[in-house]
Amino acid sequence: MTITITAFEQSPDGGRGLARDMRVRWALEEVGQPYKVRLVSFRALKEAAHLALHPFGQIPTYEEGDLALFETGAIVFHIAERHAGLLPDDANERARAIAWMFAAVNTVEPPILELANARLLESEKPWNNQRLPLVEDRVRDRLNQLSRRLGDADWLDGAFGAGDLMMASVLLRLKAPGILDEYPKLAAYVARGEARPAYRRAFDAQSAVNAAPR
Ligand SMILES: N[C@@H](CCC(=O)N[C@@H](CS)C(=O)NCC(=O)O)C(=O)O
Repeated sequence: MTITITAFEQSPDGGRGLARDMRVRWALEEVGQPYKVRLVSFRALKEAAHLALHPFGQIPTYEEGDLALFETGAIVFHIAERHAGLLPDDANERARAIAWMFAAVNTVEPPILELANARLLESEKPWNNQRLPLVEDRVRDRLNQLSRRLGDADWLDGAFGAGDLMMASVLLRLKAPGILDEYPKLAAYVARGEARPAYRRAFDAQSAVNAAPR
């Protein structure tokens, strides 16, 4: 059955891998599933046809036969459940890998998004220079904890899997502001993710959309 995902017609980051269709592309590349991409403009995101697929008017969405999904965590979980390569067979190991997926989107990503908002949307506010250090500290708290847990391991819990795919995707947003480099073990962890051939293929495909002449 054909898999179709949605992605930005023009990504705000210019196709540097931060738009969240990257996670889905990466997962599909890891498990070797071909997919099609439907590009969506910002206007179309908020129109009825797209809202029927995604109640919050965002990308990415995922369609396969009569299944339509939104939320990257749910989409990557679905892909990992259906195809070998991203979740372990052992029940306990599998449960722990799923816990890391939730940790990525529910515990680590929120302060990172708060930081992005504080930097991009609130920089002109008179209170920003007081709030920004607090927000940065909340990110650093999480990174300290995560770095401690990762230690010298390559991946969070055994072999690379869906938990790492989601966690590395979430951490990537911290590369440009420089915070990730304060945590060499996490920076190396993200670099290992980026070095995976499946990641490279996904990145190149997303980047090509934004490089295409209009
Ligand atoms: N929690 C959602 C977040 C999706 C999301 O924020 N998508 C962004 C692009 S990376 C978007 O569509 N932004 C446009 C908007 O919210 O209007 C997920 O993980 O799928």
